[in-house]
Amino acid sequence: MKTLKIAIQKSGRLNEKSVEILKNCGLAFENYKSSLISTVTNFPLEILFLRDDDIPEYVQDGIADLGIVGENVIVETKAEVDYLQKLGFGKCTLKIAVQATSTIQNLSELNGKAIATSYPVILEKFLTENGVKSDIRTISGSVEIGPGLGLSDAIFDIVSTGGTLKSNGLKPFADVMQSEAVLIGNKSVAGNPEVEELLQRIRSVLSAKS
Ligand code: PRT
Ligand code: ZN
Repeated sequence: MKTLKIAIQKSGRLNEKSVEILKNCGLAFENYKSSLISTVTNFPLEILFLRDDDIPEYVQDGIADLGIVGENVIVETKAEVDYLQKLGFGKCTLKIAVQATSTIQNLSELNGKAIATSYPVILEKFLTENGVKSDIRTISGSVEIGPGLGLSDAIFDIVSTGGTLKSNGLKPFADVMQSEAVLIGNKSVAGNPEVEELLQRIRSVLSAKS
């Protein structure tokens, strides 16, 4: 029997819930903070702990058979993977936000404006669909400070409570995408009996919760 590999986030917002759902499936494994790989002792499965950004590609390329990651990261990386199951945690919305004092009303007013983001692929697609051509500035973090410093006219980022926008003098302008953590699979694992078994266990954990 081939040992499957599942990639989950090493540390960050999805780590704890990813570990929890696997434990609730009855999987026994050590969760050492220092190790990058952990062997499940009662199921043919190894757990790889990775940066979330790397997970879709690892699953697409078959380095991992399965993965748990935010939908936003899957779409942004354009990875070709199967969406097996939404997991109900890590929920957020990707939004365009502008300065709280802005009087902007229509998307077309973003034409020619600079928008700072860490998610250029998702933003570009949305703007193109809406016939808007902005200057997308890709930066790796702290996009919220852009408008206040005059670096950008707007931002496109993940929002959950809205607290970060507010404390940076910004307000949401347009919702672009909803996201939550999902279980993804390599295209070749469909129908694999161990994957089906794991999927069934995950689904019963989820339905016991709801
Ligand atoms: O180290 P690694 O690369 O693995 O992690 P990371 O720092 O890239 O990601 P991490 O752990 O911050 O987020 C992982 C995933 O959690 C994201 O890809 C989303 O799918 C999901 N998620 C859910 C969030 C949030 N909620 C969230 N609030 N990701 C980020 N945020 C940030 C957001 O970027 C902004 O800075 O929280 C801030 C906004 O939060 P509020 O509550 O103030 O609105
Ligand atoms: Zn990341």
